Amino acid sequence: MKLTIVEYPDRKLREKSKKVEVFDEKLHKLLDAMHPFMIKTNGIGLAAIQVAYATQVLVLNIPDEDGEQPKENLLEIINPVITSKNGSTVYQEGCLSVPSFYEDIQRSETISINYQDRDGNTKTLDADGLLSIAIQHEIDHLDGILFIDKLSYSRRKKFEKEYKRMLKEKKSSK
Ligand code: Y12
Ligand code: CO
Repeated sequence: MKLTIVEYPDRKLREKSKKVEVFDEKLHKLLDAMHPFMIKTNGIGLAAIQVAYATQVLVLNIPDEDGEQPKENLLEIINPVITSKNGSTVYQEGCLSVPSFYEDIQRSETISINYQDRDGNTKTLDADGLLSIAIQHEIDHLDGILFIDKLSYSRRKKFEKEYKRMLKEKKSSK
């Protein structure tokens, strides 16, 4: 399965992703393609909508202390629901769908989620640190929300200006 990234300002990123009802080979094929794609593109988290599949599917692989992303640390999260949130933290986020732009974003410090694995088994997960931030970022994608939507009015304007300039440069260098 060949995947390509959907980039801002594509309206596809604003779609709400549908709950997964059937845990079949089609789902497994998507998950099996998303993980290497995310690693190849230097990502730590990827939502299916970022590769044009509007289903509630996420993959996350948080780097360890050596910066490695071993497959044992891969998390496949389907139909996630946040059941509790606590505290507040700020982290400089980036997104494969908004390349070359990083901004400080405020999120809950710790979260608990319910979700399903690739076989439909129900799981719970308590997350803190970068994992908590990345899960919140990815769950936002399922609702059509991007991290840039959380910027203040002035920072959002700065982003729009910088991003337009970047797209223009990209176009003229082709
Ligand atoms: C903190 C950090 C990350 C998240 C959500 C997941 N975001 C990512 O995985 C973003 C990765 C990313 C990778 C890039 O590199 C390439 O595309 C090769 C990148 O590219 C450039 O900047 C050129 C941008 C983002 C949540 C919280
Ligand atoms: Co993202």
